Amino acid sequence: MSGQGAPAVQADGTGMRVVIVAARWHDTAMAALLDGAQRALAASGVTDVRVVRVPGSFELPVAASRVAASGPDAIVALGVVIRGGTPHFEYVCSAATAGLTDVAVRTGIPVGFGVLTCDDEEQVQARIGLPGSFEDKGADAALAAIATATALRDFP
Ligand code: DLZ
Repeated sequence: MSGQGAPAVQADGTGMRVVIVAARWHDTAMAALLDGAQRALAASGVTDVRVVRVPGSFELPVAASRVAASGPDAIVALGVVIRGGTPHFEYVCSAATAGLTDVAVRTGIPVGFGVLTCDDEEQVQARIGLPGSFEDKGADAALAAIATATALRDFP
């Protein structure tokens, strides 16, 4: 995983079924996040991966909730929210964060949190795993989800 203080996480996702729920706002950055998550899952041995696209990050919780009902081993939620000139940013970020947390806690299915909440495009570029980025939040969210699923395997 990337970022100061981040643990070195390795997880064996062999045999796991993982669903990525991904927003569409900021499509170039989203493509990079999605690519990072998919590469991390493949490198961890996950071969059963489905991707569900929704319009914005506000829609991620309802998508994760419906996906969770199908019983995947883990869910990875990806979005990019950039601060604008109104309080809308705070509402979208808190709805996505609280909603995704609720899905994970209510269902017991790990949800990797790969929603970037950034002040500007520069902060986004630094976190999407492209050349020049210092973090790859798509990969990090995918690894966190399957590492948590692995840690909880003995507690079905
Ligand atoms: C409306 C909106 C705005 C202004 N900004 C973003 C953003 O930066 N990132 C994102 O994922 N979604 C944004 N949205 C869309 C909302 O998430 C949502 O799709 C709409 O409010 C419709 O429910």
